[in-house]
Amino acid sequence: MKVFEKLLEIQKKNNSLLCIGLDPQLEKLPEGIQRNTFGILEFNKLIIENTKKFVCAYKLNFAFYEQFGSEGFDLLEKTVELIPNEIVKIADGKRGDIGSTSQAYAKSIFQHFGFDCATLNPLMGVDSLTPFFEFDDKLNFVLACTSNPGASDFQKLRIDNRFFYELIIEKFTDNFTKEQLGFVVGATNELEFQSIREKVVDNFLLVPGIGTQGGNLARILEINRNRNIIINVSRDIIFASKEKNFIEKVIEKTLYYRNQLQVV
Ligand code: OMP
Repeated sequence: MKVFEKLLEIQKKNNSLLCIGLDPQLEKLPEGIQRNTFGILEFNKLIIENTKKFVCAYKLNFAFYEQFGSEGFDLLEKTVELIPNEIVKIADGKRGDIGSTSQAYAKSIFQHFGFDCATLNPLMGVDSLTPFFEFDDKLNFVLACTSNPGASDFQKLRIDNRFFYELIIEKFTDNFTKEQLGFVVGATNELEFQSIREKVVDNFLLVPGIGTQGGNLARILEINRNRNIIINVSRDIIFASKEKNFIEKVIEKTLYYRNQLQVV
């Protein structure tokens, strides 16, 4: 089954458009959890076990794993194994390089780690990302308009009367199908989200920036009008509490978001 279909299926089954970002930080781990990679594995396990019925995906940002070197890679492998097969696994590495290098990145993400989706950086052009799309049952998310202030440095510049992010979207939608291609659009960019959603009607949009970064979820959902979407929340859910009973707060926060993110 294509990941595109798997995603639609799990969104329907769990009645949820919510993706939890498993982005662990040692200093933010709750009481009773060891401050090392063994502790993080226990932390991730508790989060997955207690939220898996309320999400459609988990997104693992590689930075939070790579910082621990070989132990971090081990942690990444073990965390991926804890995620049930029916739930979509997103590798957030924002990859993109010359073809042969991207091919190795794609093999790592899809073959070695067994992810369903990858986040990709389009700066080096279409050919730099083609190796990821050669895994044609997978779904790749190309950065279009990111949630950080620096999105204005390049992505929101105008070239030939169009925004740079619009050029990215056109170029990639010309080359790849909606089943293979989604875009990352930060929730902090309401205007851009609106213009992108009007152009990209059927592709999935992966939307981070809700919670700690202050994006307005109700507004994004209103603009979205029930089109294909995944809403990611990382810190606001996983670090909901530092207390020993933190998992209760994690569940509470997950349900708070999931209640706004039901499939209609
Ligand atoms: P929180 O702000 O804690 O919810 O985390 C957001 C997650 O989404 C982090 O893993 C970011 O690296 C990632 N992200 C953004 O915050 N902004 C973007 O524009 C793109 C991403 C991403 O590609 O996921």
